[in-house]
Amino acid sequence: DFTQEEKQFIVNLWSKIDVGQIGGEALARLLIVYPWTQRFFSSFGNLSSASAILHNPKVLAHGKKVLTSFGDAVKNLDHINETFAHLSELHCDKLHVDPENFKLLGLVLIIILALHFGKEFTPASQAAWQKLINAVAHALSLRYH
Ligand code: ZNH
Repeated sequence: DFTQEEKQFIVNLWSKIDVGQIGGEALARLLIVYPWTQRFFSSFGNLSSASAILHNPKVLAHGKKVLTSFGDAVKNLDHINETFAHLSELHCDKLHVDPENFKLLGLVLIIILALHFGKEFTPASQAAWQKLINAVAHALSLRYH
């Protein structure tokens, strides 16, 4: 459960996030830093170098889609598991994405947020976001259990 204070940190930072920019960068960095994650995106065209990935329009568009969907957690902080039940099924049953990848994307996202928001990303804000990211990764993993 999130405290009122944690909710404030989450909602406040979320209101400043450009989902296209941050989402695109997060997914691109995931594919660069953990290259085996590229196997899920073989239909996305040129992933042959870091620069190709960072400029790949399909990667950027999908990153935006993923972070936009992540935003449903921000709007449903008290019901995260229910909110992602359908997506958990999709990733498990149809896409066969190993749930370990949800944690990896979370790690990358935290780094991008820190780089982007600098001092505004205080220890308290980081802690609240870490908790949110863990909760979303957990919710997406439930179908696999
Ligand atoms: Zn995912 C898809 C969300 C993570 C992989 N996804 C997707 C979608 C969404 C999502 C919304 C769309 C669906 C439809 O269409 O219906 N994801 C998400 C989220 C997250 C994720 C929220 C976290 C946070 N994913 C992920 C990861 C991975 C993935 C990590 C790997 C690595 N997804 C995926 C794929 C897909 C998806 C592969 C499909 C794509 C296409 O289009 O084909």
